[in-house]
Amino acid sequence: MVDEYDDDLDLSSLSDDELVEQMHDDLYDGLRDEIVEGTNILLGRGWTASKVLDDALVEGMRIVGIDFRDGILFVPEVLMSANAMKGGMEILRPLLAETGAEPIGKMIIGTVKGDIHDIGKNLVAMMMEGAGFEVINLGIDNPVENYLEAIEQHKPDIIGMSALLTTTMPYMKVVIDTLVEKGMRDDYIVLVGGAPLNEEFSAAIGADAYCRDAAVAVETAQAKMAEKRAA
Ligand code: B1M
Repeated sequence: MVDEYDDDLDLSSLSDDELVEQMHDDLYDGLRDEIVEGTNILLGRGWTASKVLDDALVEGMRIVGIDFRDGILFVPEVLMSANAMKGGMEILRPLLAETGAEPIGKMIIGTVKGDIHDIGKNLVAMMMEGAGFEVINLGIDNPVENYLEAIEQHKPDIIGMSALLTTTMPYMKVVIDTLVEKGMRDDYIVLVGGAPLNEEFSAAIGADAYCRDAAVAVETAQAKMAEKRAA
């Protein structure tokens, strides 16, 4: 009976609040098509891409995270949620990246070795593009060699690293220590982020800044670029 109702549910007939709540449920249930449809409906109603991202998608994923932590959801289910989230993000990406301006700096960003979480890192990449940065996204599970290769090839201003696990966050120090050993550390702005990190950790490993979320990553990158230019 409930399934029948769900199949028949016309998302466009819902009010904004009801639709956002429904999208949280659909994200929880890993329903990619519904997330794509809901995202398009909200945009069609005049919502900005960043409001859809924050209120419907990121908030939905936060709820998924709580039940994953509490053992109510398991990896296959969370993978489906992540896939649904990506469906919405693909629609928002070009909107967030819309900017006619010249790139204000170049960033490479990747999730570190051993870690396959990429939603937050991709969000940061999208927001940075939206703020006018050129972004080279290295993907997940990056050993130090990948960062070095990308530095050589792309000559970025900023190196961004993401880690979502307490077991992978120490790898950020491996990357930074390698830059120090090669005498390259001071040539780049190193920004780090991911749920288990904090400012203390960032300072301890020798990064330039910890970014709590994608918006802070953009602000920090802008500020550090301005400092770099002034110097
Ligand atoms: Co994983 N996982 N996971 N997981 N997963 C967490 C991180 C966890 C906290 C869940 C929990 O137990 N509560 C926990 C880590 C515990 C710990 O280390 N203390 C955990 C675990 C244990 C695991 C596995 C080990 C589970 C297992 O296999 N038993 C496994 C590890 C796999 C691996 O990496 N080797 C695993 C697997 C997975 C999935 C594959 C199922 C899936 C990832 C799918 C994907 O990314 N494509 C997954 C997910 C989705 C999560 C949760 C639920 C959600 C993460 C997410 O996407 N959040 C997560 C719980 C949680 O975080 N609450 C969890 C939404 C995203 C927008 O936020 O990533 O924090 P976030 O990014 C933010 C900021 O952190 C910041 O800006 C972003 C945007 O605002 N930021 C940066 C992030 N990176 C940045 C880089 C920057 C700047 C800012 O650079 C400059």
